Amino acid sequence: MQKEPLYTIRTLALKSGVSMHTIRAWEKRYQALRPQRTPGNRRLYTEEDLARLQLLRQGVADGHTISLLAGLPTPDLWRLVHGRSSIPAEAETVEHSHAVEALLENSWRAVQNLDDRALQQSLHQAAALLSQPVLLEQLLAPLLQRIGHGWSEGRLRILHEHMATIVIRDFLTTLRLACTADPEAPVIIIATPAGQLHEMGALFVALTAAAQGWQIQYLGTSLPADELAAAAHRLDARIIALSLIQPSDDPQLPLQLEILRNLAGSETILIAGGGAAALFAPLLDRLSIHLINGIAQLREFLARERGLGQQPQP
Ligand code: B12
Repeated sequence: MQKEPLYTIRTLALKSGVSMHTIRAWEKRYQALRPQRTPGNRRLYTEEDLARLQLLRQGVADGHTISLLAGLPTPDLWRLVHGRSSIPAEAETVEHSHAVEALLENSWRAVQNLDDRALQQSLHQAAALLSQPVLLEQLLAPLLQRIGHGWSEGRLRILHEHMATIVIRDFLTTLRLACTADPEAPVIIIATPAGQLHEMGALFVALTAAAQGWQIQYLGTSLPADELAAAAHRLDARIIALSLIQPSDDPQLPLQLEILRNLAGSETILIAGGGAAALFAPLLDRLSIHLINGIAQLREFLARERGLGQQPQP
């Protein structure tokens, strides 16, 4: 591979599809690349730097945090992005599922014991060990489901659910705020519609988008459609994302979505997901609101919109 420096930061940005601002931020904060410098202190990059940056971009699009990726040597980064590890796949899967199981058990015990400190510790340990998709979908979602079952079977009280919800909300917010937003990235607004109080799905969406460098405007639960549309205009938002959970036959929702579609303007992309979203599929379709099936599909959708999922044009 060519080792002589070839590219200025502008060319590197054009070739990789990662903005100059993001490249500088990844270098400054995480030492993700170490370019050479001209006597005039301008950055110069090699073909290897370009290859590494493309892997970093793909890793972020897949849901890994840049702080994790930036610390990996390029061969390890390549294996991670291409789904191959130096550990034999079988051993890795077993080891990995044991770690997730142990962390889930620890977190569950902490909820049962009403021990918020232990729950926090367990979650922070999980954040250090697991990729963000695994953390969300294999640890937090099952933990919350278990809490729901425990509650409906009378083994847990509402106070256990509230303690856990508060710790998890703070934890997800901390992770989200630790992500570096690219000032050149588009804005995404995230909320639940009027009357809908389940917040975790919306927080999952916010963290998923933040990990890709989106500028996040997180507006929480139960937001009337006209407020959402006003936020979109004020912030010139590219996307409004809604989490639809309960009630599954929400009588307010059709009108709220009509209002949102009318007020938000045709340039704003509307997306919806969550347990109740599929039940409104015909309405969503009529209003040109994209129905997104789950967080993995969301990650792909956002990466495409951000230009992270595709190779840039030569
Ligand atoms: C915690 C909780 C609450 C808390 C919420 C606190 C908070 N701040 O969020 C409180 C106490 C407020 C609550 C209230 C109620 N709840 Co509740 N609650 C739960 C519980 C235990 C966990 C929910 C949760 O956080 N799940 C984890 C998250 C991550 O899952 P999720 O929201 O489904 O999101 C996933 C996907 O749907 C998707 N997703 C979500 N949003 C989006 C958006 C996009 C764009 C995309 C792509 C994907 C996506 O990604 C997530 C990860 O896979 C569930 C039990 C369970 N099994 O889920 C019940 C549950 C959801 N609640 C239920 C009910 C019935 C209620 C109440 C009506 C109870 C009552 N009688 O008052 C009220 C309704 C409140 C309202 N108006 O909205 C039912 C819903 C049944 C149904 N299908 O309609 C459940 C399933 C419990 C049950 N088995 O009966 N609840």
